[in-house]
Amino acid sequence: MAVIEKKSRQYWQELDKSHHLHPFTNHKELHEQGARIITRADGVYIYDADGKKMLDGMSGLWCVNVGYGRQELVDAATQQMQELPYYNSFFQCSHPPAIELAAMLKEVSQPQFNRVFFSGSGSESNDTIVRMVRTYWDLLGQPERHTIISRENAYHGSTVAAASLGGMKAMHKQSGLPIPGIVHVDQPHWFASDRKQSPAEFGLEAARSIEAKIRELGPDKIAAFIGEPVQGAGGVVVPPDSYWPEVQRICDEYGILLISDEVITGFGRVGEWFGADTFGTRPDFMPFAKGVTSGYLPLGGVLISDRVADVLIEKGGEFFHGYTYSGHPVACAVAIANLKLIQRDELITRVRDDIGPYLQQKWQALSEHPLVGETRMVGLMGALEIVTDKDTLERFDEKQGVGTICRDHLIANGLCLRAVGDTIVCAPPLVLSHAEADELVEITWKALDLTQQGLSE
Ligand code: PXG
Repeated sequence: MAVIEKKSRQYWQELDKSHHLHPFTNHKELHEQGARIITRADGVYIYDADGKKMLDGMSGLWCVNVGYGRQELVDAATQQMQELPYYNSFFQCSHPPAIELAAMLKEVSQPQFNRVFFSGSGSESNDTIVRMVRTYWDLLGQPERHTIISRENAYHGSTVAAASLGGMKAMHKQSGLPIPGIVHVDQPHWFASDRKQSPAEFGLEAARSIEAKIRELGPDKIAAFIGEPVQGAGGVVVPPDSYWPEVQRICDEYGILLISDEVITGFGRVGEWFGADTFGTRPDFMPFAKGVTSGYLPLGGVLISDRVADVLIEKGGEFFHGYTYSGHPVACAVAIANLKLIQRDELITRVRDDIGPYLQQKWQALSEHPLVGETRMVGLMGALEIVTDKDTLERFDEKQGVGTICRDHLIANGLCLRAVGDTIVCAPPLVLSHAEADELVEITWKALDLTQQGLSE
């Protein structure tokens, strides 16, 4: 008998309402509407409890990079569960899946990375980094170097430290965040600016807000800078080309550690193994999660450069930090199978040279729609901005909820994308075919038409 029996949508919705509190959800609204119950998936498609088929243009939550239904990953989990379903990596223990995955991650990352610390999620990875960064400077005899600079509208996770690193004001308001020693500077979001400067000038200025903050607080107080190569949850903010080289210059000049948060951009999403490769930075830390297992099991971690790891190992003694599931053997086995699959199917070059440019071109054509003020996409990570006036790029009143209306039309027409305000974001699996890319763009155009019709009624 199946572990989960087949039941109706109504059955699941009622039970869900009674017992399940969801993340990032207004429960009153959810209870009025009932949750969308997703019951199975295959390739790039998900199916709900009514049997409705939808193209998953978000790869779950930016994570199912290799698509659904990959037997290799199922086999890896099954075999590892039979062999060793759990053991820990505390107290001088280790096991082959964690060791082999650590070595594989070294192979696919920049040469300064030789070591990995495992966690269970992106949030935990960023909590680990806050502690490691501060410990590093303590060990170097500079304990006053504790402040980490992040950016407005960044997303680095939901635990107390990770949410503090993030720049989401609504999150900070709910629980007295950020914790001390975390400050925020401008995000490189040209479209959201007054657009009086060219993107290149704007990108430089956004980077220089980091330098201004360093000078304001004193360079001897600043431990690190953290940024997502492309801000994901904030609305797929692709920085101008001028931005990251200037950030690297600033970090180098002041000796500040650079943290490239690769939780979304890692594992092929932006056409290279990591966003740092796409944008040409040389980070000291890379937190990762999501795509490392394509979301089949929870796993996160931090790639740590020799600059930091050597100090922690040589001078650090015991680092009092770790998670029960750090390097969980089944999750690591699935990650190994996932990375092998990415390599075998050459998914990264596919994103860079084939499906990436193909979808980017089609996505860009959506900018001809009367409601669209801008489109952007790097690799398979894109956004479009809904505006009321194409010439002035004026936004709709927030209260109209036009982005959500459009998102609902998208879903009704069989395409799952996400609305961040009036920004529609898109991050399909890296295995998306050309025909599926055509379908994604056709449904998006149709949903924009339906949104526009609704507005003029
Ligand atoms: N860093 C980045 C850049 C992320 O995008 C995290 C860290 C935290 O990862 P965990 O595994 O702890 O969730 C994330 C997560 C959204 C959305 O709606 C985005 C994320 C998570 C949930 C929702 O865009 N990103």
